Amino acid sequence: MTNFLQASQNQERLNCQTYQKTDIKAGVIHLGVGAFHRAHQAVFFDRLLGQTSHAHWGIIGVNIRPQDSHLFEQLMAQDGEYVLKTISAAGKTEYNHIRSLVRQIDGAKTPEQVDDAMMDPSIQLVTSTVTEGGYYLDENHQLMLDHPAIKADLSGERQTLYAFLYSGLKRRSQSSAGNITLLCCDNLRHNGRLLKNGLMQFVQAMQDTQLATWLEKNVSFPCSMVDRITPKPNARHMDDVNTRFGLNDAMTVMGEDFIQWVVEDNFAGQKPPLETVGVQLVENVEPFEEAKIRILNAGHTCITYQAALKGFIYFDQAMKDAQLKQYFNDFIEQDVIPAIGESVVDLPSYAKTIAERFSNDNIGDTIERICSDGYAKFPVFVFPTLLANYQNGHTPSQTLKGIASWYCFLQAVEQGQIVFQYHDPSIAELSRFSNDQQGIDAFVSQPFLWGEIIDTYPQFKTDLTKAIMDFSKSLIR
Ligand code: CS2
Repeated sequence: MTNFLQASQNQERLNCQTYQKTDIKAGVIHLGVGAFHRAHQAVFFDRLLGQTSHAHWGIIGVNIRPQDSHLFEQLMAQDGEYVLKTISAAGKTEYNHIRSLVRQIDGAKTPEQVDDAMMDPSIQLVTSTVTEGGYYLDENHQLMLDHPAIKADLSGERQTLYAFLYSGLKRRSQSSAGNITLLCCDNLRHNGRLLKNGLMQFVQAMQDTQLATWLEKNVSFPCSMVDRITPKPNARHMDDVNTRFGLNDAMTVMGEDFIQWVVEDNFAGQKPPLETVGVQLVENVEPFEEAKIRILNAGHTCITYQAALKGFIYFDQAMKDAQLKQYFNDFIEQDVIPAIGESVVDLPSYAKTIAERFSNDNIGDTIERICSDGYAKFPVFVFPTLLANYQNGHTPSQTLKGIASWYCFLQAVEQGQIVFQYHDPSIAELSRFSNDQQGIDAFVSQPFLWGEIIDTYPQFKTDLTKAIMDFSKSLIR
């Protein structure tokens, strides 16, 4: 955006790819333009656009949630441009002006524009970051057909990504726009397969066999693993960027210097040459996603509630606490790595890098951010480790402790013992986990959270109940 660039008074320290934005055409639609997308996928595509002859890989950013419209307006006002700041653990700082979001559509207000974009033959790829809970899948990976948001979508509203995909792809299937790839970029295991399941079930519930057949023939759903720790941008960061560059950038984001994207090489539409900008295109994403989800995401999840109960604000503070640092090592060594078993990833060295990334005290990643959405995160991040350990005949004490800390944290928040802003869209489900034996029983036998483990390994309930008792005693001491 020329205005944005012109406003920048200190361009020599702001890196910018040299392409002319007017030369760029969109080849990608992205649903859910949150901070993570802006610090991750948009950066890879910005690098791609910076190479000659890849000018047709701009991104159309789409907002799908009415509650985000206000913020999205700001992105529109900045023509999708913003500054990304990255900081390494050693303090090396970089500022990049990202411009790959070449057009914005607020789908919550003008959904028909999303349909039109999906019918455009130049669009080859639809990507999504709508959070783990945004796919509305139950413990058996089935679409929650009874969920009010899905019900609303089935009756013609647009509350979830399925309604947007359904409507847009239906129109595409009736046009000659051709094949397309749907690439899920959320932290779900086998994310491509899950997105396909969810969408196919939605289409089936719409009784649209024609579209179902078209999707089978013309659309692929590669899996992908995405990684960059991206704290929620805070006022201090905004002030820094705005003062430094004389901008008024409401969409600026900040992240660690580390970035990784591993994508299954399975494109039904034209394939963007992402391997030229550092993306790993592989035949099988599974070992990478298992390592990332079970070590990084589950590491975050199992430590964060303990850290909140200790009163820490930032995650790096937790990693400097001797007890929690030891806990992370024990959790990884005793429960996680043995459960993964053989892997093409060097797991001990991967875990070591993650411990260093977690300790980065320059990014100010908050415990509040990492604590959020526990209900959606445990089944995705922690469940596989739990199950594999029970299958291997090993009691995963460290994992159980992490889960117990979440239960105790919920009680502490509920009773006002700690002052904490806990964000979880599943608050109604959580309210059943009261602070008594009945609440513990409900917690340890909640099928959405612990799935098949409950019936297959009856000792799990006893083990988790004991872990809760032990953890709450350790809090009183
Ligand atoms: C975090 C992730 O929200 C969480 O629980 O573990 O947001 C994590 O920071 C990213 O997946 C890193 O790539």
